[in-house]
Amino acid sequence: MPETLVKKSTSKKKAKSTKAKSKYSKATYLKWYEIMLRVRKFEEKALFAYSKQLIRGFCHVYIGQEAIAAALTTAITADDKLVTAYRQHGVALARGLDSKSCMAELFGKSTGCVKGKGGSMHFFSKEHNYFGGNGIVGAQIPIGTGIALAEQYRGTKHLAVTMFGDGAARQGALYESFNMAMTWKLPVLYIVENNGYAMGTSVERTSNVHDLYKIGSSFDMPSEQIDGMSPEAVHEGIERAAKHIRSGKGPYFLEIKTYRYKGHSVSDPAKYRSKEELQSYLDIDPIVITEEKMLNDKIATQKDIDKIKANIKAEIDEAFEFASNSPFPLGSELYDDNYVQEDYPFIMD
Ligand SMILES: Cc1ncc(C[n+]2csc(CCOP(=O)(O)OP(=O)(O)O)c2C)c(N)n1
Ligand SMILES: [Mg+2]
Repeated sequence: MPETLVKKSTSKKKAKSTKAKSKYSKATYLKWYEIMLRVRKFEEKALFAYSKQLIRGFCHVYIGQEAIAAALTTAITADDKLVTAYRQHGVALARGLDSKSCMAELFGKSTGCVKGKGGSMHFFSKEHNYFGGNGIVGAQIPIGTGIALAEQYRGTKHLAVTMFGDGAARQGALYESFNMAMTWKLPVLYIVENNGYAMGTSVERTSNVHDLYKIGSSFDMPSEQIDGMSPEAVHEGIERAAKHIRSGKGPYFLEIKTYRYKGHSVSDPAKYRSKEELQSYLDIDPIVITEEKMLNDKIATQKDIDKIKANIKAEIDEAFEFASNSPFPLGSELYDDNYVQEDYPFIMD
């Protein structure tokens, strides 16, 4: 395991070891495995489609970070709200958006989750409490804080999970949001997915503080660093944070250390990092490790695993066919669904 993945915390509660005999059920492991495989296979197909020019524009894949998406499905509830950055396909799938509507959205088709007008960075689903995909680095941090304020105002117990990358941690909006959220004890879980790089720029080159969870200390916000290559560790971290927030004590900050195996976007050859560094993360790939663990610890059988693999392959092939065969949106629909207010006055021809 790379040294960078060591757990650290400013929280008084101690992180429990994940090395002990598993306390998770077969169903939980199979669920994590299925989500991680869905995300990986979905994005491998998307990269293939991109190479065939079936997908245009930007495409930032999540490959390597799947353990975070998987653990989100078990550590928060469907009623919790979630907003994230543009590297979002995996998180959206984990929230329950279906692979057909996500693939169609990548293809810019009218059957996509936002009718083909959002593309890779702008999935959205009210039904899934999924507030998207944001292309402006860090823009979702105040948005998530505002969602938390709405939840507090309504008196719910729901969290506003607000995810962003290490690059976004440099934005002034983060500091304003953290301050406001702590002052008003808003029910927000901030998660920085620290994959080590913002485009080609490493955390070490942009910050004197390399352990990003320490940013929370300035606000007395409980903060922890979590191993993002392990669904168990991510689940436990989010669960701890969620318990704290739901008890009314206000925000929590998790730095989840992870890695993206591919470049920043499809056009990035990733020459700013060494092969050895990439290999050190491939060696702890969460899909491979989870599969091995399930077999070694007799949590699941090879038959269970093969079944999931076959189902996911069929699902992703179907999503690809669905996206390929769907129509593009009509030009006449350009101004539909853009604003909630029907007579929004600033639309011009
Ligand atoms: C406000 C703003 N500045 C710059 C950009 C250009 N940009 C797009 S992605 C990116 C890097 C962000 O990295 P990080 O937050 O670590 O997310 P990751 O890509 O690693 O998931 C930058 C600088 C942008 N989209 N928005
Ligand atoms: Mg990053």
